[in-house]
Amino acid sequence: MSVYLDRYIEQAGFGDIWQKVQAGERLSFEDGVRMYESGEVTALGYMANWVREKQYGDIAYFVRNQHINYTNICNKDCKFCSFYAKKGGPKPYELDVEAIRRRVREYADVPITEIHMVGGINPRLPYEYYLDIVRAIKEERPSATVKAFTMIELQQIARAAGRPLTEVLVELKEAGLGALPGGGAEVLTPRVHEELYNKKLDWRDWLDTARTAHSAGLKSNATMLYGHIETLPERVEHLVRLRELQDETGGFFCFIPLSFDPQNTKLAHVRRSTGADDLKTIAISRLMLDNFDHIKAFWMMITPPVAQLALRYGADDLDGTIMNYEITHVIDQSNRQALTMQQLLDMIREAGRVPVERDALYNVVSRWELETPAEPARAPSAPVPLTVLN
Ligand code: V47
Repeated sequence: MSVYLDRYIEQAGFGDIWQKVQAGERLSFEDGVRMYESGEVTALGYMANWVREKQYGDIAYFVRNQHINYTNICNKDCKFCSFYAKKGGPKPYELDVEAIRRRVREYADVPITEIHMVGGINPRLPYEYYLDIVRAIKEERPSATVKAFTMIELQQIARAAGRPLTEVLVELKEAGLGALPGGGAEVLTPRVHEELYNKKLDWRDWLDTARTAHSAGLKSNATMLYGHIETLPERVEHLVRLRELQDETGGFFCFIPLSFDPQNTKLAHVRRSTGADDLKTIAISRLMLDNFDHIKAFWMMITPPVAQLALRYGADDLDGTIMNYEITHVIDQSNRQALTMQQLLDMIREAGRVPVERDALYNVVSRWELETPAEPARAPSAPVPLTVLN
């Protein structure tokens, strides 16, 4: 780092934080709040990028993945959600095992390594259903990791089984579950829980469930849904709680800040987060979460151009090609479901990074230094008919 940059960071008011960052010292809750409450983005970006480059140099990770949402029926009534079936909203569906198989087969010609599967909390689904859908995906695509079920879904699965979560986790693993996604954490504070998602797990129960899953040998991601009613200190509280659990279990792969999309939700009046807030959130996450290896810029929510910049503000991962993401409506409809491999590689290279394809467990699949793999030409993804369970 040049003297000029040191001076810039100092003048921005972060000289003390910069010293801690360079010395590898942990930042405090107060440091986090101070960074968030300042009008600065660039100085935070410099510091976060320094940490990121120290660990990864020019590498930026991505994954070839597919999303499957097995049901949109949900009894949790979260105010931020536009995905669940409700009057005047999306029609209810449940995918049966055969429909799940068809979804997977739809991309049989693409070398997908991760299948990300989540769904609503639907009490009609029996315990065997969850085991069967995981087994079916593994049968169709033995080499892909099934990354499925958030903490609240795990609790629902245990309830459907009528057995302790620890036993259920063993059976899910035997069926082929390989990792857990990071959804459902929202903002891990009592106030936001009470106001927005009070029928779901609160912060203690979310962390307890993650702790149980990690000790059963299932690693997970963690998200934060930001840009709605939460305060900046509440965001930092969320980060500190995740950091504490990571100290204890080491079970988180990656942190993913999710920018709230208000469309078709009970919070439709809320204004979307700005690009500056998205970048600041990525940078502060990198600086506060000193024990998380990976910070993911989820391009679908923050747009590809902001995600490119995020690769210079602390993020080392862009998620993936993402087929069939249905949880939210995305800003630019032309990007609704997927980027081609070529687009993703271009995006990373234009940001001055070297694309490295990873699998769901962050094993390197290949470095795409210069060339681009041939991909089967495909028409825009045809909708797969939804099958309703009897
Ligand atoms: O849990 C719900 C969030 C999450 C909205 O683990 C919303 O690799 C924005 O967790 N606007 C599901 N977000 C998505 C998720 C995820 C995504 C990408 C990668 C990974 C990973 C996980 O989406 C939900 C909730 O927190 N969400 N509604 C909304 N209106």
